[in-house]
Amino acid sequence: MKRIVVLAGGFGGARFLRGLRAVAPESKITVVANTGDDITLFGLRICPDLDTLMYTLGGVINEKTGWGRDDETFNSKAELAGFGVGPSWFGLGDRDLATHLIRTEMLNAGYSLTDVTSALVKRWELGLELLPMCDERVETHVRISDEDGDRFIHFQEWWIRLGAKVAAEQFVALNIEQSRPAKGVLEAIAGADLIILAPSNPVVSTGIILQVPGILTALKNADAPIVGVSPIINGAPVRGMADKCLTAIGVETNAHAVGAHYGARSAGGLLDGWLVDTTDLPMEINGIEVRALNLLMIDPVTTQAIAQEALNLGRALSNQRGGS
Ligand code: FO1
Repeated sequence: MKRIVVLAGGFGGARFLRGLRAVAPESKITVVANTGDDITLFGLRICPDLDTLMYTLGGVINEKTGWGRDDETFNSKAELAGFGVGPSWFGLGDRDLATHLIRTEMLNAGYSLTDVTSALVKRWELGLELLPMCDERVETHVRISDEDGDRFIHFQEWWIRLGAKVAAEQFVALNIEQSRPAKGVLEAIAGADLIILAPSNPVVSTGIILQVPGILTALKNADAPIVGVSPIINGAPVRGMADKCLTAIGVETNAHAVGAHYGARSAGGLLDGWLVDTTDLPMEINGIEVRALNLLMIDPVTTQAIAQEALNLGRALSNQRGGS
């Protein structure tokens, strides 16, 4: 597999990519990252999934939280709160702040998010290409109804301040109709030997990337086989609150339902292959080749085994299709 394209969100996608990079060192890996989580706070543009991918692949992620920097401090956050300047619910780290300051300065100077991202990653040599799904500002907002009435709030507020404890009625990716795939995204998909949907949130991560006009069509028309890795194990999300998101779109929280939600390529959907956890066997989804292994990414060895199995499945699907 010379050229691999991976659609990814934050935590799960980043861990998976660390494993893929280790087992496919000769491959050119292009990551198409979700930017629907992005938010502007204190005048700074914050891109959680791009940053989680950059920090994880750069070896400087906070392993405990899965987001933000290692050896982090929160003095600036405390000072902002001291001035009574909110929001206080967002964990703005001092090291992380440098990333937001540079990104905001470059965006204000007219650089695209793609250019900003490629400038920032130079510090760590990630060993793969990290692209935002688009350069336009897209933000996922969540419709909720609580004592303050029926309204939309930013995904980050729902995710962090509310802990996703208030039911999400609907997710809307603001401005996504005006977005276009970032430079290099469509070319990477068209030229790929294998395309992987990382084990990210199918609704607010992968699901948002698929809404960027042009990306879904490019995937369906791609020569490469498309293999998905289930983010749901034994009826529960590994981390995060994917179950709360899946409920909002009427999809059951299990590997079969998510696989069927993405759909079989041969039936107009996305997947040729679907990697699930052994606890989710037996599983049959029409038109999709299902394989099972331990999907819990508890350590690098396990994660590399998952990535290797995605490669193996991709190769098997290629051979079936007489591909490269
Ligand atoms: N997640 C939290 O649960 N609490 C936080 O305070 C928090 C801060 C934060 C700061 C920067 C960043 O890049 C990510 C951050 N996240 C935090 C994670 C973030 O909300 C989620 O990782 C994604 O947006 C959902 O995948």
